[in-house]
Parts: sequence; C-alpha cells; structure tokens
Amino acid sequence: MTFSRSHELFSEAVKYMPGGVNSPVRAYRAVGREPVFIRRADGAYLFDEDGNRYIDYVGSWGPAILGHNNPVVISAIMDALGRGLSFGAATEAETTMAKLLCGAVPSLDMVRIVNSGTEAVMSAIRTARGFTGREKIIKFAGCYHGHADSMLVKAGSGLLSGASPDSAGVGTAVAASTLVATFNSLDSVAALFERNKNEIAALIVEPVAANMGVVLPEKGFLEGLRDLCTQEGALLIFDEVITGFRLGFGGAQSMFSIRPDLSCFGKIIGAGLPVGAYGGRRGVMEMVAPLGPVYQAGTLSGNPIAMAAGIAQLIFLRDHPELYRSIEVQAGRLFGGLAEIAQKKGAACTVNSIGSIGSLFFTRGPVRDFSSALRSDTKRYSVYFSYMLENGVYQAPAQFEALFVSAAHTDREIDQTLEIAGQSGFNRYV
Ligand code: KE4
Repeated sequence: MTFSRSHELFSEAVKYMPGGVNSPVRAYRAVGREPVFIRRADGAYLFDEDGNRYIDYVGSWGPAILGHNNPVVISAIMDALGRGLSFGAATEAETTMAKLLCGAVPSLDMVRIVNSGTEAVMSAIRTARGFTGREKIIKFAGCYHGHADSMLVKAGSGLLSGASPDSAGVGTAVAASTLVATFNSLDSVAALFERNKNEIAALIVEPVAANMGVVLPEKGFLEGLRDLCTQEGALLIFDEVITGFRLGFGGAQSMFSIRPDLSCFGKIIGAGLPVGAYGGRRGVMEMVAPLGPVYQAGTLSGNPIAMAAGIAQLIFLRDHPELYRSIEVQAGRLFGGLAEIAQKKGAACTVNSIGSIGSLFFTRGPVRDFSSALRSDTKRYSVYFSYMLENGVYQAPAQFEALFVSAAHTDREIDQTLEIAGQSGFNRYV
C-alpha cells in the first residue's frame, strides 16, 4: 500500500489546522503514524486518496450503522435538498424526528434537537442544574461525554491518546463542580453523594462505556445508579450518544430496563449529518426555554437536511428490527474470532463486546473500569492497528475507542478481517 497522497495532504493540513485535523483522534497520534485521508465511502468500505480500500470498523464513530452511502438515507437527503438547506424556522421534519425519538425510547416525553453529542450533554447538564437548583455533577473516570468544559475531567476517548485525561483551559471552579467516580463501583458513587449531600444535580454515565474502550456495566450497577439518584434527589443522565439506537432501537436503557431522567443522543440519529438530542420526562424538559428558565438555542438545530437523513435512518431501523440481530451475529463472529486468534497466539489480549460494538485491549483481562483499561499496552495496539490498516482493515486509531459493525458487514468482510488478523501473527504481540 502507498500513502503518498495522504502524506501530501497531511503536510498541507497541518499548516492550517491544529494537528491537521478537526478532531484529535483523527490525527493518529495514539498509533504513531500519519493519518490516511479518506476520499469516499460505500457500504462497509472506505477508500483513501491513494486508492486504498479498507473494511471500515469505525463507521464515522457510530453513525453509519446501515453502512456508508445507504441508498435510503441518500435519497432522503437528495429529496430534502431541493427544498432548501436551512430556514431557522419550525419545520414538520423536526416534529417527525422528535416523535420518532419519543416513540423509540420509553423515558422520553419530550426532546430538544441540537447539533452534536457535546451540545446534547452540555444542555442536559444545564437542564439538570436548572431543575434541581444544585450545581455538582458526578461523572465516571474514562467516560467521555463530549468536550463541554465540565466534562473534560478524567475523560476518555481522545483525551487518553494525549498527555492527560484532563484538558487544559478548563476553569478550576468548573472542574471543582465535576466529581469523578469509578465505573462499576457503586461504593465510589455512594461516597460522593455522602460527602456532597444535597449538592449533586445529576450523575451522567455512558450506560455501556465505549470511550475507554468498551466496558460493560456489571450486574446491578445501572440499577444501583438509578436507586442512588432517586434517593439523593439527583437526576440520572444516560449518555446514549453511542449506545442510542445502536444497542437496539430503544438503546441501552431499553436493553437494561432502566429509566433515566434525561438521555443524550447523537451519531445514529443524524445518519452522518450533525445531529444531537437530549430529552426526558416532561417535568424536567419543561425547564427548557422558551417554556422554562433554562436557556439553550442553535441556529442549525433541527436542520432540514440533517433531519431528513436521521429520519430515514431511524425509520429504516424501526421497520427492520431484524437488522439488529443480524448485525450482532456478524459482530459476534468478529469479536469472538479476534479473541480466539489472540488466545491461540498466546497474546495478552482481552476482547469486550456487546451488540455491534467492541474493543480489543492489549492486556490480560478482565477490563472492567478505567484503571484496568489503562493497563493496556498501547504500543502493541499501535503495531496491531498499523498491520491491519496496511492490510486493508480500518479500525479505531487509538486503543481507548470502540469498533463498530454495521449492516453492511457481511460474512465476506468478517472472514477477510479474521484471516488478516490471523496472518498478522498476533504472536508478534505476545
Ligand atoms: P460529539 O460532540 O462528538 O458529536 O459527541 C460527543 C460524545 C458524547 N458522548 C459520547 C458517549 C461520545 O462517544 C461522544 C463522541 N464520541 C467520540 C468517539 N469516542 C467521537 C469521535 C471524535 O471525538 O472525533
């Protein structure tokens, strides 16, 4: 494979954008190589500017659950284009989207549509503070909830590829109102509630963590969070930006039968266009302007083209529930197969997966929280990543991310991936 055109493009990009990218993880610094520049995508495949073809397991970090360039989504976009790009006014499509979200997720009485997962989270947090009159927020080490100041404390995802899980530039006062607990440790949460009696507005959690790599909630953990928030008068916020419409049409909260007070969405609901949403029970959402005193706004919120894309994808998923099962079967073959190869080669490797997402940790398991994830050998991950990339398999360019399987991944792609992984001589990573 040659990467000369990507190299040229990267050399140009770094002159005008920090790190040559518009989101840190895309710079491949965590895997110690220059990024490939993607020219187009189709189905389960990406094609870079050098003409290299890859089986894609990032899927734009989640939105492409139907595969890239899905004809149903594309035709909905084309149809909407003819009617204009953006009006800054109410449209029927926004009500259609809101009804789809509320119809799919039992805890949603009302939603507000925004432009990203970050915006959904920061707005949900502001709403929780407005509703409770309290200030402090509990989050979990290693969970990532977008780049709003208060969430950049012990955060996951791209922060783990950099120098520190805490971002510079976040005011000390802001950071002080963010309390950090340990994922899968109810004791750590109870202790924070004890020490901050009646001061905690909300607890936010990825119900299945996917930004320290994929880490599953242990039995009773999510139920325990629900109970603790209820008894302490704090709101439970599920950040379902990744799990929403991924772990089934009702997301993680339906899978685990938990009813959060607020939920955040993104990615799949925009089908690759910029869409986020937050919502919850009516009493809480009625705090949001213009109904209530919590202000939140957005020029492009509910953008007609983005709505058309998201509505088409959600309706397709709603009307083809069997898709979730078939995607999960393929994901099971992929993650089970990778675990088997690693085991056969004696590689110190743990695979966590659920539904159509999973992660390969280069450490002996179990990986059940931030500290056990951090034991991963990121150097070995980099070697594995590069080998797979150079053999046509595109995975997350960082250890602490998730892999995403789509409806476009068939036996052919899974078999090819496993064959390449098998050749890669996991023994190189023993
Ligand atoms: P966005 O603002 O990037 O749309 O969403 C932020 C966000 C919120 N909550 C969760 C659980 C998320 O995973 C994300 C964003 N996910 C990362 C992938 N780990 C996006 C990729 C990137 O940052 O470039």
